[in-house]
Amino acid sequence: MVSINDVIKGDFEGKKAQIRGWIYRIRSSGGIVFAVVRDASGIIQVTVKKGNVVNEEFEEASKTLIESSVITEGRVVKDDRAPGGFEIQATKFEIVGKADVFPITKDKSEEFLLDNRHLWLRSRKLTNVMKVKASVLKAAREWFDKNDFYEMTPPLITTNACEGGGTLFDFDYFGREAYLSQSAQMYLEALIYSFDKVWSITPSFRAEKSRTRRHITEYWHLESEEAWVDNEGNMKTQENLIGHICKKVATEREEELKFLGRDVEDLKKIKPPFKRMSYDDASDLLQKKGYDFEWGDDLGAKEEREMTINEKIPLFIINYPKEVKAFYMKENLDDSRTYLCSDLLAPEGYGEIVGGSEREDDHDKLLERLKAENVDLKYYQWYLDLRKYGSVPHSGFGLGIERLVTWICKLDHIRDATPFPRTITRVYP
Ligand code: NSS
Repeated sequence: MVSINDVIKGDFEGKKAQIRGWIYRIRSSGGIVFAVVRDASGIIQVTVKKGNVVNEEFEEASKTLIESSVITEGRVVKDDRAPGGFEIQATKFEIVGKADVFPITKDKSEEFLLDNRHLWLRSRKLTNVMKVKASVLKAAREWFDKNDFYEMTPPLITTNACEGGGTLFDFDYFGREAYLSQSAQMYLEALIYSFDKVWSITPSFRAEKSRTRRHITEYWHLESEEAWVDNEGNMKTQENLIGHICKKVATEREEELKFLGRDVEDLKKIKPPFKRMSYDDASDLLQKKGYDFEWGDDLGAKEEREMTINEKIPLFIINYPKEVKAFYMKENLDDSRTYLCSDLLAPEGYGEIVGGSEREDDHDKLLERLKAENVDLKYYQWYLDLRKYGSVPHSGFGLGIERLVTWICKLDHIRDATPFPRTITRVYP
């Protein structure tokens, strides 16, 4: 048994090969059935000729519908008309799982495809996206390993709101209120005291009440936290990590990216250093361009798009006003209206993919902020403790994996960057 890709590579020309997979296309003409079979590695044409296989197998093959699973064996011959340049002339064609009429045909609505996501995942588009995503995850892990970060496993059930109460999923935890994690950040902060540099990849949950192209309610969150590192060092970590991911994905997934419309040369250009622009300058620029934008406003999708639509590499916007960012960030001593923080915007208008900052390491300042947030302080005692026992300058960030994949794969909507998207209106299948 070999993979289809091995056959397409030409290793089996003139020899016998056995493959297994699912029927992608099938038609018969006279005494021949032409089936295109796919497996995880690729597609190949199989010709089933009457007389070359046992009669029952030929009869079955002529009646078989797409998406049936099959084991087939035969001689591999070169054929320039076949997809991939080779075909298998079957001497065995065994249907393992007969398929009913496949419900997905051309021109189905987006809603129908989402209702049938479990089947639509077999499409070449989604298969290619998920392969790119797997390579993104592999590259990220590889980078953290090479750079001496420890991987951590923070909890997903918590009593802390890290990113504000507005998007928390709450639930009854044996009679107490608990939340699904919005971010591992606070727990990663606790871990730097013994590991210096940590990272994690976990699901994060956000009860996003609006429908947008870049929000899902459950996403994969890659987060990192480093002791002894300031906001500038934090940005360096981000650009080095993302540079590595882009380089790796460009070499490992060239074909998939091409199918999705992404030229790998674009990704090869994603090298550090990325551009940096202050929020002040971004605010002036947006005003000059006629946007209804005042200093102190947050950048929304529209503004982020404007900032990056003509960019080829990611752009950091740094030092946002305090009122639009979270309580845990460190004050910018050069301009106390702002924090030492950064958002990383993907090029070509895709917008924010990472949020990061230096963290407030002063106990009393952090306490003030928490009081202003109106949270129940008893749940933040442990977090304040971290500033009482050997507080240390530190920084970290969170990268939304699906946001990164949306940009890399040039997707219109973030839901296609995850196999079973969760949105305000969808939890099935
Ligand atoms: O809210 S963030 O901007 N920042 C944090 O959660 C920090 N506590 C992370 C940290 O410093 N450890 O979210 C970080 C990223 C953001 O840039 C997006 O890329 C992604 O998480 N994100 C999302 N992706 C998909 N869907 C939704 N709803 C979403 N919200 C954030």
